[in-house]
Amino acid sequence: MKILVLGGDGFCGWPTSLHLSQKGHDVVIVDNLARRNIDNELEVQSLTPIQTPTVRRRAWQELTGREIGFERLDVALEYDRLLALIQRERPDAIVHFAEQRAAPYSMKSSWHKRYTVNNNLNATNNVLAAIVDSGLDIHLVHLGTMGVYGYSSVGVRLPEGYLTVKMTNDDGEDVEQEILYPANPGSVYHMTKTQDQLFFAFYNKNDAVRITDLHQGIVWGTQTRETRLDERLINRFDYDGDFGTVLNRFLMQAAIGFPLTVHGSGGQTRAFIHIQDTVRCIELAVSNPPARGDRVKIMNQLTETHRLIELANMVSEMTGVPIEHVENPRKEADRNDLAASNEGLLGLGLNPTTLRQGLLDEVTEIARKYADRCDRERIPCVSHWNRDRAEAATRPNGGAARSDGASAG
Ligand code: NAD
Ligand code: USQ
Repeated sequence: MKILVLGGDGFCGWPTSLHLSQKGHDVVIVDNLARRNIDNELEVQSLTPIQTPTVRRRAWQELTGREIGFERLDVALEYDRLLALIQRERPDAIVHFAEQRAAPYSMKSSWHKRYTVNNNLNATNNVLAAIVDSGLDIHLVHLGTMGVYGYSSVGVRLPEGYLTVKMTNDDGEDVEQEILYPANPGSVYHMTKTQDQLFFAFYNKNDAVRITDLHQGIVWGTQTRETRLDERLINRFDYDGDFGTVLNRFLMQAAIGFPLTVHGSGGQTRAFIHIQDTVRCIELAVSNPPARGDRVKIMNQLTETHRLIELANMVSEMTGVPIEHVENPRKEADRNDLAASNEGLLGLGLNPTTLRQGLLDEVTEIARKYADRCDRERIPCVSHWNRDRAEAATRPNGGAARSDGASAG
C-alpha cells in the first residue's frame, strides 16, 4: 500500500513509518517539524540523540534498501500543498499523528491553548476536506486518545467509542440510540481530540470517508525492532515536564537518581501501551479498513491499566530511588478507577506486550546511556491548569507535599 504518515517525524510516527516500510508498504512522511521547534522553545531536547529526517531516512535506506519519502508541510496551514500531495501520491491510507499532543503544553498559557486548538482542529479538518476534494477512496487512520472518555470512575468497562442510550418518548415508550460516549476532556489538548471525533462522524456521514479512530493510552518505551537496528534510527525520548509522559519520566528519573515525581497521592489510574504495540496496532488498523459506508471504526488502543502510585512503587523498589509526592499541577481527580475494552485490536491479532522487568530495564538503560544529555531543571512540571493549581504550588509544603518511598494508595 501507499501510505502517507502525517506527523511521521514524531515519537509514534517515526517508528510507525519504519514498521510500515519494513512490512513492504510505500511510505511518505509528512511533517512540519513543529515538535523539533517546540524543543527549541522549551530549551530542552530529546534525551536520545535523534538525527535529522534526512540522516534517519538515508540510514534506513542504507540498511534495508527501502526508501521513505519526506515532505515538509504544515497540515494545518498549507491546504493546497496537502491536496496536491494527496493527488500526486494517491495513497491508499493516511495515518494522522500530526497534532500537538502534550496536555501540559496545551495548558501553559492562552497562546499555547490557541496554538493547540488552531493546529489540531485545522490539521484534522484539512486532511478530511482534502480526502473529499481528491475524490479518492482513502482510509484515514487517526491517533486519538483514551482521554476523550475522561477519568471519572464510572464502574463499568469503557466501550470502544459508542454507547447505546435509552430515552423515553412522549408516548412513554423507550427509544434506543447509539451515540458517541460522552466526551469529558481534562485539558485543552484532550478537548481537541474530542472535537476530532465530531469531524470524523460528520465527514463519515456526509462523504462516506472511511475512518479508523484509535483511542490510545499513554505510550511508554523508546525503541522498536526497527529503531534498534542502528543508532541513527533511534526514537525520541521526552522527559521534560511538558512532553515527558509519566512512566518514561519515572524510568528516566530513576536512572539519574531524581526522586519520582508523583502528582498528589498517585491514585490516578491510566491506560498504557508499549511503543512496539503502537506500531503493530497501526499496521493492524491500516490492514483492516472499515468498508465504505460503515460508520467510523473506533478502537481503544491500550494493553493494560495501572495506578500511578503502583508504577512509582515498582520503579522505586527496582532502583532504590525514592518517591516524591508533589502538589498536582493539574485539575484532575486524585483517584479514579479505569477499565476499558480493547477487543477490537485483540480481535485483529494484537498480542499485548505488558509491563515486564526486562522492558523497564531497557528504558532505564537508554536513560542511563544518555543521562548526560538530561537537563534536571526541565524535569519539574511547571504548567498549571488554573490559578488555584499555580497558587497551591507556591504554598508552604505545596511544592513537595511528602517525600518517601511509601504508597499513598
Ligand atoms: P509527537 O509530538 O512526538 O509527534 C507529532 C508529530 O506531528 C511531530 O513530528 C510534529 O512535528 C508533527 N506535527 C504537529 N503538527 C503538525 C502540522 N500542523 N503539520 C505537520 N506536522 C505536524 O507526538 P507523538 O507522541 O508521536 O503523538 C502522535 C499522535 O499520537 C498525537 O496525535 C497524539 O495525540 C497521539 N497519542 C500519543 C500518545 C503518547 O503517549 N505519545 C498517547 C496517545 C495518543
Ligand atoms: N503525572 C505524574 N507525574 C509526572 C507526570 C505525570 O504523576 O511526573 C500524572 C499526571 O498528573 C496524570 C498522569 O500522570 O495523572 C498521566 O500524565 P501523562 O503526562 O503521562 O499523560 P497525559 O497528559 O494523559 O498525556 C499522554 C500523551 C497524550 C495522550 C495521553 C493518553 O501526552 O498525547 O493522549 O497520554 S491518555 O492519558 O490515555 O489520555
